[in-house]
Amino acid sequence: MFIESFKVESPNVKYTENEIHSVYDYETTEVVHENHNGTYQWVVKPKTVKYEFKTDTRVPKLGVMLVGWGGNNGSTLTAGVIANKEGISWATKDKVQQANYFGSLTQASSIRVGSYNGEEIYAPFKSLLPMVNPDDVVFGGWDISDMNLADAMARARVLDIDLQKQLRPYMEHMVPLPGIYDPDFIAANQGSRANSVIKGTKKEQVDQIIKDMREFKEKNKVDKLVVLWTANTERYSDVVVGLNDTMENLLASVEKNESEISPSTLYAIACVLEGIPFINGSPQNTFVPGLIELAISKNCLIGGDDFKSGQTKTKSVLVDFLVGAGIKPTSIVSYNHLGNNDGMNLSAPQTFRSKEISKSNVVDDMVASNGILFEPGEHPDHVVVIKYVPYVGDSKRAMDEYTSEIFMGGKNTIVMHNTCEDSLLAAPIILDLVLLAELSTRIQFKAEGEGKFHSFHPVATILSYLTKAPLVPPGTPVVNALSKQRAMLENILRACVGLAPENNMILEYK
Ligand code: NAI
Ligand code: DG6
Repeated sequence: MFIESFKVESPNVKYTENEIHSVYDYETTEVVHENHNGTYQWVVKPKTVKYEFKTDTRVPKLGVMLVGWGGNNGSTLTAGVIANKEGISWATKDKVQQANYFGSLTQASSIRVGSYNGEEIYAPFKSLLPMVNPDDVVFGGWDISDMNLADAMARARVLDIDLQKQLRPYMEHMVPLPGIYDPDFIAANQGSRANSVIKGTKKEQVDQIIKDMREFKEKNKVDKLVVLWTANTERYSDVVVGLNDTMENLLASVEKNESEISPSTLYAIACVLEGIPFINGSPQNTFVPGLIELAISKNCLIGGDDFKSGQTKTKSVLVDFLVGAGIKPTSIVSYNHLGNNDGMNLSAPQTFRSKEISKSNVVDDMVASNGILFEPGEHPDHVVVIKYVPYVGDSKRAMDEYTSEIFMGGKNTIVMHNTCEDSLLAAPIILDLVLLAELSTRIQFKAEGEGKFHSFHPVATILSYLTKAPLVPPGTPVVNALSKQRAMLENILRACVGLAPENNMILEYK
């Protein structure tokens, strides 16, 4: 059975006018390597830590500024939100289609809240805590191309034509602000697009971004802003001692107009200096060490990297299943071809390399979790190929071959083929990233013994489910397995309303 909303009644949870306060027992373990009568042993000690969470329930008016607003993802997301807000439907060759938010974890997935008369009860994921309604988000942003959003939507060739016709009046007046362009960081084939760029030194460019954000907030009367990079994939920037390795060096390098500071890092610096959350939806190393240090010192949320939308999402399910089932994946080969501007930009070796890195590291934690199948340091062969084929446009083809060793030396090969508009996968993920980033800034918590409430660590691991290469604070394990990432996010939000983690034991029926 499906219910729309619920309230928790418990001595551990208090709802006040502006806050939900919960007291929560976190059941965890401590693992120690101890000397027992001269022999070292691994000992696992269960422990319970009391936490308190408080969530500000006042939902702000949210502005979202996209870097690369006029791209396929930016225009598709903007169009999709308008279509939902305006209740637009359109004729396809199959049926009359209603706007929806399918593919969004927050808007279109559900959680189990318990059982009633022998039936499982589910509620919308978004009913866990008060979240911004996507229909109310005000969108804006930057692009190095001055094309308005209606033309950008047409250029993207993603949405049905009948829908595009209805959306055009809403979108033709939306024009991205000029962007920071540095041809050294993206493919040379993007040059013809760059007709709307911020001139000046790197310091002047950062100042302009800050000015743009302040004006956007003022003009649209939004309470809060989140900025998200959905612009072209950049090449990695070199991390060099004295250049971008510390916060001081990074800021000094901006002042000195150092060429190796990438556009994406400049936008991120501007956001962090303004206390505005910044999310990186592409694979490059925007978050150089100096930037992470800056975000930590300003306690400003940063999250990334690279949307986990299709092939990699499936990989983080399938490899988790194989390794979890005691099957040894020995070779993973992932091809894609696509014909959109992203594909064209990725046809340059330096930008492809950024994507290859983020797509390749995704099985590491699953492989490392099973010492029966894999020797220390052993890894499956893992190859990633991306080709640009203009004709297929945004409709990406992904082909994967997984070969595994099974019982008694047998081999098992699974082959998959997926065809899908890439931007229709990415747009709902962008929405989730900004909505969850905003929500997480309203949550405060403390463990027993900690004097004061504090926010989550500024490096937002809570967003890991949505990214291919989750950015984590130094010294934190990276989790790529999709089910674990989802459980982490859901269980933290459950803790905020005093609900135990979903353990799937269903003991009441055993
Ligand atoms: P796109 O090429 O259609 O859009 C990117 C936009 O960014 C373009 O309009 C371009 O003019 C603009 N741009 C480039 N550099 C800029 C800068 N410095 N400042 C402001 N604007 C700039 O690409 P698409 O398909 O929208 O993808 C965007 C990014 O998202 C790419 O990096 C892609 O790799 C990444 N991504 C996409 C996924 C998907 O499923 N669509 C999944 C994972 C990542
Ligand atoms: C070519 O791979 C284009 C990329 O931008 C991908 O479409 C994007 O990174 C999505 O990746 P995945 O592996 O999650 O489908």
